[in-house]
Amino acid sequence: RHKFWETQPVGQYKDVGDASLSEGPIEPPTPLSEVKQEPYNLPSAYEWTTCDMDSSETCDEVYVLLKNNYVEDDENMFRFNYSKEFLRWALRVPGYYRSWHIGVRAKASKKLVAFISGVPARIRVNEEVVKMAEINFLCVHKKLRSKRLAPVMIKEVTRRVHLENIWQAAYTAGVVLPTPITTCQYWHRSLNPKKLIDVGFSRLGARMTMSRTIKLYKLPDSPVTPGFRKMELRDVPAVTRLLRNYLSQFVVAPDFDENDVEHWLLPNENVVDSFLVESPGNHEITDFCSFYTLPSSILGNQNYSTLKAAYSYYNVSTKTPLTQLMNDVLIVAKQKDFDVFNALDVMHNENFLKELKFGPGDGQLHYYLYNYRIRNALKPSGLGLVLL
Ligand code: NHW
Ligand code: EN5
Repeated sequence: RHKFWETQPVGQYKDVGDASLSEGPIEPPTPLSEVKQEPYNLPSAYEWTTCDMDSSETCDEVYVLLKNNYVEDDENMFRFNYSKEFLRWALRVPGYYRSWHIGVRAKASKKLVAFISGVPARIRVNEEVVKMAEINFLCVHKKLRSKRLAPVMIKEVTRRVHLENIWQAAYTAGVVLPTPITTCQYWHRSLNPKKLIDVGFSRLGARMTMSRTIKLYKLPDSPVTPGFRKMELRDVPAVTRLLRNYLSQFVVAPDFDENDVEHWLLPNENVVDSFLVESPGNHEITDFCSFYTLPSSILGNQNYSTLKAAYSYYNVSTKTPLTQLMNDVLIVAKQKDFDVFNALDVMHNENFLKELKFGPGDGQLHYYLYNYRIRNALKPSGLGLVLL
C-alpha cells in the first residue's frame, strides 16, 4: 500500500498496539562515514539546487513555486500563500543548515520545480530531549506529480540531515501516512463572516440571516485584560521561563531556549504576533499568547483573491483565564483585519474553542515522527508542538 513508506524507519501499521516495542529510536545511527556522500539520482532532466534564502531572487522562486503548487483544501477552493518574509523566518532559524533548503530545477530552463526543507529543533518526547529536523514545505510542481519525485526528495533531505549527525525528524501532513503519533482537528473562528460566506469558506447556518451571523461574531474594539500588551525584546527571558514551564506538561513539545523564543515568538511584522499580560502591580508576566499569519489564495472568486488567516501558535495562561486571553487575541486579530482565526485542538485549546465560537473545519492535521517510536497513544491535548 505504501511502497515508499514501508521501507522507512517510521511506525508501521502492523506494529500499532504492539506493547513489546520500546519507546525511542527505531533504528540506531550509522557511523557518519557510512552515510551516502553523493546526492540521490533525479530523473535526468532535473538537478538538485541548494536554495539560499538570503538571496531575494531564490526566496522569490520558492515563494512562487509554493504560491502556485502548495497545499489546497479538499475542494481546491483555497491554497496556502506563505509570504516571502514568512518563508525567511521559517527557514533561517537559530543554527539552520543552508544544505537543508533543497530545490529541484529543470536542467534546460533552470526553473524551480520542487522544494523540501528541514530546520533543526530540539524536541522533547516524554523525558528525552531529541535533536530533530522539522521537515516542511515539501512541494512538487503540479505538472510533475505522481512520478515518485517526493520519495527521492525525502531520501535526499534525510541524507543531508544524517550528515549533520541528526537521526530523527518531526513533520505534519493533511494526508494519512504510516503512522501518525496523533491526529488533530482544525477549528475556525469567523472574524469577517460576510467575506467568509461570500468566498465559500463557511456557510450561512440553518435559520440564520447574514445580519444575525454578523452580530453573532461581533467582538469588542480592544482587549479587556489589564496589562495586555505586545511582547518586546526585553520580555524574552520572562517569556522563555513561562513557556518552558508550561510546555513541560506535554508529551511532545519543543525545548525552547531564549534564542529560540527570540526567533519564534518575538513579534515579526505580518509573520508572527505575540502578546502578554504584565501584572499592573508587580510587573510580573503571567500570560502569553501568539499567532502566525498565513494567508490563502482564493481560487476562482470574482471579488476576492486572498483570505487573511491567523493561526493560533503558543499560548500560556497562569493568571488570566485562557478563554479571556484568547478572546483578547481574537480582538487584536480582528483589529488587524484578519478574516478568520484558526486553531488546532492541541495543548489546552479544547478549553476555549467552543466557548469562543470556533467551529470544526473539514481538515485534519496528522503529526509524525521519523525514526522515533512513542509507546502510548497520544491525544491532541498531549501535544505541545505547533509546526508552521
Ligand atoms: S505536508 C504538505 C505536503 N505538500 C503538499 O501537500 C503540497 C501539494 N502536493 C504536492 O506538492 C507538510 C505533492 O503532492 C507532494 C507529493 C510533493 C506532497 N508527506 O512523488 P509522488 C510537509 O511538507 C508520499 C510525506 O509520486 P506526488 C511535510 C506518498 O504516500 N509523504 O507523489 C513533508 C507516496 O509514498 P507511498 C508524502 O503527489 C514531510 C509518495 O509520496 C506526502 O507527486 C515529508 C508518492 O510520491 C507528504 N505530504 O508528490 C516526510 N504526500 O509510500 C519527511 C505524498 O505511499 C520525513 N507522500 O507510496 C522525514 C525526513 C527527514 C528525516 C531525518 C532523520
Ligand atoms: C502543515 N504545515 O484543508 C501543512 N484546511 O479545516 C499541511 N477548511 O480551511 C497541512 N473545503 O472548514 C494540510 N471552513 C492540512 C490543511 C489543508 C487545508 C485545509 C481546512 C481546515 C479549511 C475550511 C474551508 C473549507 C472549504 C471547502 C472550513 C468551515 C469554517 C466554519 C466557520 C464557522 C464555524 C464552522 C466552521
